[in-house]
Amino acid sequence: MSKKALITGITGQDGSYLAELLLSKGYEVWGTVRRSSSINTDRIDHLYQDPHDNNPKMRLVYADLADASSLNRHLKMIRPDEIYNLGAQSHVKVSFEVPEYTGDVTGLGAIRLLEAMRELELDARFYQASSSELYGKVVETPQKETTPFYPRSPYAAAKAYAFWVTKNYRESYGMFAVNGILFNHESPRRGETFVTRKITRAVGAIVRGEQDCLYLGNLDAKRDWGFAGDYVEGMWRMLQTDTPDDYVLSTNETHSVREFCEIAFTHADLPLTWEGQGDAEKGLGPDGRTLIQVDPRYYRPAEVDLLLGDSTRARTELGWEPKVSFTELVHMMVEADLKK
Ligand code: NDP
Ligand code: GDR
Repeated sequence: MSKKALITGITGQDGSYLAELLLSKGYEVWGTVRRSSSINTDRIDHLYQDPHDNNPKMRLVYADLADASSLNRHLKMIRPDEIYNLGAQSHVKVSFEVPEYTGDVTGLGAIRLLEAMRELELDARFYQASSSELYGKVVETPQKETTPFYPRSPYAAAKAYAFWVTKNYRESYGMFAVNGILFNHESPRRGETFVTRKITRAVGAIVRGEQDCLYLGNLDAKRDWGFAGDYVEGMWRMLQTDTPDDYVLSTNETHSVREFCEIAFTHADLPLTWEGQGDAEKGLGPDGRTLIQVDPRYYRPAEVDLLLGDSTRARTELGWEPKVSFTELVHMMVEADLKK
């Protein structure tokens, strides 16, 4: 009998890579999707199997993390061995615009799943997609499992709630429930409004003559950016241990948004020169044309200035390590967006 996994957020960046990984390991994969006015399954279309086929290995069900009854019903029907809770309103800036909804889905969604598991006495392993955003206003650098949290957005506060209930259900009820505290991870499938993809899409559009200028917020923010394909492997490993625990996944390197821009534009033969400062800063192309301009509308009410992880524990105990370097990641994303 193959193992069954349920992924919330299967239509997202990580959900699609995780579904590929689990299918390659012989799992039967179930994913929750939301009703939307236009079809939004493009990241998993290549994995789709017609439900009329004999014994399809991947199946989709309608559910919402804000709707406990849908979660209960599907858990009861599927009875998965592993549950990966990747579903979330995952955009930090947007969480300032829709804070209550973000709290409901990104925070309470986790406890809805944990409660459903408890009520059904489901002996499943549970993965919660926790985030380096928990560290927020940095208390210690680099950040590791023991670093105190200081959330800086409604998103991060919701993730803090989900982190603690996951840990609490492990300690209270002996459930195999773990948090992966993942630093930023990107790919050609990254959502278009996260900064990395916004930059690489703009490079493609500028080269094709479809866009003149890229408007960005804080160029000095620093992140520990890895490749999403490497990170889903770490999620899976966290559910294969003998003893449940929480782990940081990171590359242990940090780079600024500015550096990301420099590598991305240079890879498309558009090396940048910076001019001006603060709100007036611009990135000029080789012919002096303005290719990047700061627009304060993209600043956040509270910023997370610096994230740098220390994933020693995951490397030692799980045997996990990222394979794609920062430069390789930027090049991979630019090349994919140049082709589009
Ligand atoms: P995405 O934004 O790409 O995907 C989010 C997924 O959640 C989508 O499938 C989305 O569905 C789904 N979703 C949104 N709202 C709901 C809801 N109400 N009910 C059920 N599902 C919902 O995120 P990523 O793939 O990048 O990230 C996966 C998870 O990991 C998220 O929880 C994120 O917060 C977390 N995380 C991500 C990191 C990163 O760098 N990528 C780092 C650390 C944590 P739809 O397609 O319909 O919108
Ligand atoms: P983040 O990712 O907030 O780290 O959350 P994002 O790419 O949105 O921002 C990274 C940094 O870039 C700065 N920035 C901009 N960001 C966006 N989106 N758009 C801009 O124009 C822009 N200009 C500068 C931001 O201020 C920020 O400092 C991601 C999400 O995937 C979360 O779900 C996840 O938990 C964390 O990563 C780890």
